[in-house]
Amino acid sequence: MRTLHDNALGLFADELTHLSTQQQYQAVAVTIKGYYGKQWAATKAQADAKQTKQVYYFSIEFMPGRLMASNLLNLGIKDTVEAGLRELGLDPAAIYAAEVDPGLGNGGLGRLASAFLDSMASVGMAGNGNGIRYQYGLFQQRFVDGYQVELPDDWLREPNMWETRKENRAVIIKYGGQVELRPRANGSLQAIYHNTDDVLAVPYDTPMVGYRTGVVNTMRLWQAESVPGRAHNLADKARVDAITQILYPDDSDSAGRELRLRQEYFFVSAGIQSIMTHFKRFHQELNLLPKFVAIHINDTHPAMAVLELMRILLDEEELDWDEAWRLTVATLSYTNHTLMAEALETWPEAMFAGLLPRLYQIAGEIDRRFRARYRQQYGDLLVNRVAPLGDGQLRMAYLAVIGSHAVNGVAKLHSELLKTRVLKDLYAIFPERFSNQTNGITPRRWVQLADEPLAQLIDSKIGQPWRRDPMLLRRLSQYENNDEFLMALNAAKLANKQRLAQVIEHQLGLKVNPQAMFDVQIKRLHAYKRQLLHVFGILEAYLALKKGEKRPPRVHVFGAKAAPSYQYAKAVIKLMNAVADMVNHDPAVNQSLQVAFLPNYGVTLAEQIVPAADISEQISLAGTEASGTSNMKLMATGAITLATLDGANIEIRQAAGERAMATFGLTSEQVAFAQQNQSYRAAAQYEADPTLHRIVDMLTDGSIPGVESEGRMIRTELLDYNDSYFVLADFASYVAASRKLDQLWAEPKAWAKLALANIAASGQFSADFTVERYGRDIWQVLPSQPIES
Ligand code: DL6
Repeated sequence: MRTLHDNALGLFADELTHLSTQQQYQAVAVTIKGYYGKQWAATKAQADAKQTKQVYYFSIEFMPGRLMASNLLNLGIKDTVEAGLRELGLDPAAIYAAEVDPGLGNGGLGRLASAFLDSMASVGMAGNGNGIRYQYGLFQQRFVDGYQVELPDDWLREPNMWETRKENRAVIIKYGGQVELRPRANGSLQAIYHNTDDVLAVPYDTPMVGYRTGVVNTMRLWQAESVPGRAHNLADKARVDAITQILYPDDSDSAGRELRLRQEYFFVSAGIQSIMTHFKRFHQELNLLPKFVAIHINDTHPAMAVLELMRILLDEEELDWDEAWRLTVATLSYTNHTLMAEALETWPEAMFAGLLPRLYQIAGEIDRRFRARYRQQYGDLLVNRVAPLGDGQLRMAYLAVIGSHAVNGVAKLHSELLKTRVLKDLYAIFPERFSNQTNGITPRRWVQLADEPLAQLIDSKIGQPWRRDPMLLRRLSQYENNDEFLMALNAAKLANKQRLAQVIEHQLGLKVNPQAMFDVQIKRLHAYKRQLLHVFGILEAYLALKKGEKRPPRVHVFGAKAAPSYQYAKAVIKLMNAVADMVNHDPAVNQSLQVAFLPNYGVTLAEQIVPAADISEQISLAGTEASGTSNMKLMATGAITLATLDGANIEIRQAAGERAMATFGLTSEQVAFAQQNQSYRAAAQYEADPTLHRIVDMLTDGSIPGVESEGRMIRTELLDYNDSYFVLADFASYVAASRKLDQLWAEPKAWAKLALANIAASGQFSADFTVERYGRDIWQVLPSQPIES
């Protein structure tokens, strides 16, 4: 603790105990940096010395969560440091809470990227993140009169203690201008750029500390700055700064779309340039690139890596086309994360050509060669459907598949649907490229850190080795008939619920009953995820209670942000808050039914909600959710999943056993059949089911105060537009499955037994295993040796 005092004095010229909690946090962070600094340097030195193959994970989103507790856990010094802090009269929890949670993403995609970085370091794999250092993260969500209000997330207002600015590694990114192709003496073409608009990309490196491996990998985030001496006025500077100012600029107009395109090229070009510089320090022969480098395209946003790597290999390294293409395909791999057609990015050719003229030329050549190569064998129609250029657009998902040696989905069902629907034509051409890699989570954050009562209970029964190898959780199955253990499990859950109840009271002024069943749905607000179905379930219970029926008490807990321009999702948020208001203030029901919609859902809030859940709602329309990862976090802490057969729910059911999950709803085949044959009639469901009829009417008849226009919008979607996500079709089976959970709740031991089945089966969903599979099947990278520091 000597160093901590010195750091306090060095940073703030004052004694530790005189500092604010934020200052104490900063002093502790500097002290922790002292622990891993050597390991970070040693990891890089060892990788260079041994020439370990490096994975570069390109992602437009990263959501690491707060890092202090996780760094301490992974370094193996958490207990010691906490004890030391307490001795000094400091509260570790308050110090952890002073850290800002960097919300540099929207949801599952960004959280997965961060889990992978944590896992790569934890299995000793040389893995680097590459992304954007947004000045403002995803908006801070507030509710005003039940409406979502978005405030800027000024997460860098306090210093970011973990990052290190690497000005000496800055690179230049070129936009616009004209390209002149001049023949070289060897017959190849030299690209000469005129009048480009240049921007400096400066990297900020954050350590990714492995779990007791001594490995400290790097997440590199790039910030846009003016090239020194080249910003002529404030407007120039503002234009440059805008590139990394905000996550997901509003793309409802062309200026917003162009800014997003600039962002994507920015981090892709910066990342590839820095990879090439590092690679060339050790290798003269470019054909070794795929042996030492794997670049992963996380969803379509970084797909222009295909074009940028080609540009560098052709124009700067002077390779011929065939060799450049062979190396590009061998180096790149691509994961698709969505079945939503609208989320597969495309760029208008004119916009792309104006901003990135050389990349556009290369895209045109890839398109020409693709068509020439496959037209005869697969026919014009198929080739036209999936060539990189079509309908005046550059189609990034298709480009990513064509330019990568491996393509994967993120759960078994999703990977199948990619092959049979979304990427069917490209699967016909490149079947050997496709595989499934089911997502994972990091049990270190979600169980060890977020759910200490459970983690300690597990330790007390099967010792600590599960903390390194979560497959050992299987050993808990031996306690499935042990009453004492089952009761202890319920007690651990109750402790978490009491803690969440305090958070709810503090944030919403709502006192909830911790003895009630906590029924949780936490995820982005999207029509396909069907928060609306959950609201209909609440209204069903409300009506039943009003009629005098008895139900076991339930607290419905929501966390969800809607994209700022997504009006339907915002209407659902307003409805959720209005229903919460109605229910919570009605003494006829609020002993048995309460609704807590916590604002500003993110990693930190999830850490408070997940361990407190009894029920995990995973109720997307079958065939729409790629995987889901909250389903995995919630099962790992013993929630019972109420689910459709969608995404990774199917694998969770296989792992935990059919009885350990409450399933309902149409299957993805039934949905596809109804869509193809246009046989679904939402209005008929509405007419046939009196309860459903009543609930849909409540949207517009004034029963739910304050939702006139939102209720109308939702009703129109359900009845006039025939309910695109089959909410009415699945309503009855959803309620039936939920009612079965009511019955189970009456038997605490039976409930705990199923919770245990989930916990014991959760090990296979550790992201450590996921990255090992990526390493083996896609990146050809093995987990390496511990670091000798
Ligand atoms: O793979 C991570 C995560 C999946 O678990 C979710 O099912 C999926 O919705 C999400 N996808 C995205 C991509 N964008 N969209 N839409 O966030 O990826």
